[in-house]
Amino acid sequence: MRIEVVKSISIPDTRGRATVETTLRSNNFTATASVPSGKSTGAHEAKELRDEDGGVSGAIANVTGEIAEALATREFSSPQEIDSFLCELDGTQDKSRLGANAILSVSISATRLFAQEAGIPLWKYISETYSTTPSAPRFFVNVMNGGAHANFRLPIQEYILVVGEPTVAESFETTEKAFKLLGEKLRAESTELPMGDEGGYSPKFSEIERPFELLSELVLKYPNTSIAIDAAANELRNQSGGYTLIGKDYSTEELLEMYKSLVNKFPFHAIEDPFSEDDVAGFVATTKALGNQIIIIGDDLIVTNPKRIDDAVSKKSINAVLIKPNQIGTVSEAAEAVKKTHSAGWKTVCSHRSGETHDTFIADFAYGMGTHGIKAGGFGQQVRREKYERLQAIEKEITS
Ligand code: 2PG
Ligand code: MG
Repeated sequence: MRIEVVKSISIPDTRGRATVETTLRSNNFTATASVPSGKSTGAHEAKELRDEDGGVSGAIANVTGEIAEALATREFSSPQEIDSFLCELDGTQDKSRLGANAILSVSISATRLFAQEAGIPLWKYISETYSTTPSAPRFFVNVMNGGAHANFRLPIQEYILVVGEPTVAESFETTEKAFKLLGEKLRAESTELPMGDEGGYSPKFSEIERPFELLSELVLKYPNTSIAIDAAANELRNQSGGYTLIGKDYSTEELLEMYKSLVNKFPFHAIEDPFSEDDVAGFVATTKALGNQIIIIGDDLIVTNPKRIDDAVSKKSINAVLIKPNQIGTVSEAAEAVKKTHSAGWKTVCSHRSGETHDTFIADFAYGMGTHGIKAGGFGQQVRREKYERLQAIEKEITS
């Protein structure tokens, strides 16, 4: 297939920050993709290219200039071929020269073009290309937003309701009801209830356990649900090498004790990033203590990087991996990360970023790769709902 860059433009993400949207054309088809952007990022992520003022004109110039020219020199027979071509062209370990945002916008659009050429749905094309068994992911719905996504009104970044009904349609319905009910409960106890960055409620509580009591009430009412958190502990690190939550300092051991008591008291399914990316001992201790009861998910620790997954497997620091295509910068490397995780016998959760766009690629990716879950935010923002809606559309496609 011959690929031509039609255009690349700057569009606003959900926080109003600029991001890249790229459109490619083959002989017969046109495909567009836009890329998200994180706020609580890991130090080892692939680097998005930003102008001094935060814009993305440099990244866009790379797509329409150097990348477009290079793509025009040859034909490609698979998305993997394009991805490795882009990595070579960039020439850095972290995609910092051309920009992971520039590269990913091309990688996703190209995957879409190949799916169109093959005449099959995107999720199916992904599953055939990467030889995986497709399946519907559980919803990891960030119903209460805290941490860096909500000015630390709550200490923990994400209070998640995990919803795993027999069908996507039922998971959607349960999420809708539970999210509404939680809103009613929260309005009954707090005067001010803003929304956080990811479309979840952002109440203010000064007791660590209160949000979990509320989540437990939801779990009691909806039996196919459970609780997860993303502690995003990079953001909780204090100057003395410990962690601070609601003005109280914790050592690694003390924070682990807190997690243990929460998991023993409430119906937990997962904890993501319980410790900061440089506190590997904290991850290892958590997995040892709780890994047979819940999944311990590595996000900032792993940054969707297959090499870092190898390292985690040898250290047994986690037993699940968060998968964010923009942390690594190409679709095929994200797919490799999923496959590596699954062959270690671990679970994957495919994730959006806190700064999102209307692109629903992660829904097709999660379904096609057969990830255990998808984390796409709360139901309070349309951009978040769209990812779950796309999963519903896929399910309909399959059953009709
Ligand atoms: C996370 C993500 C997505 P951000 O930490 O898992 O929820 O947040 O995109 O800000 O890194
Ligand atoms: Mg995270």
